[in-house]
Amino acid sequence: MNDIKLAITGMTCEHCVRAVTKALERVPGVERAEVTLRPGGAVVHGNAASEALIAAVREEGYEAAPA
Ligand SMILES: [Cu+2]
Repeated sequence: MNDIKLAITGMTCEHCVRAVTKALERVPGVERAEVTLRPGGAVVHGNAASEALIAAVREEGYEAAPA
């Protein structure tokens, strides 16, 4: 169990935040994702590879990087 922090760019509203939250929470091993709009980022709780989290965010149309 660990927390992974991501910096996320491209989110402009709460709709984006919800889309990113759902995408992250669909990644196997993720228990919960807390996504913030300003600053754009996420704290992901669970056991997931950061590469899988970043890929999920990109699939949703946003950019992510380890924070
Ligand atoms: Cu939006």
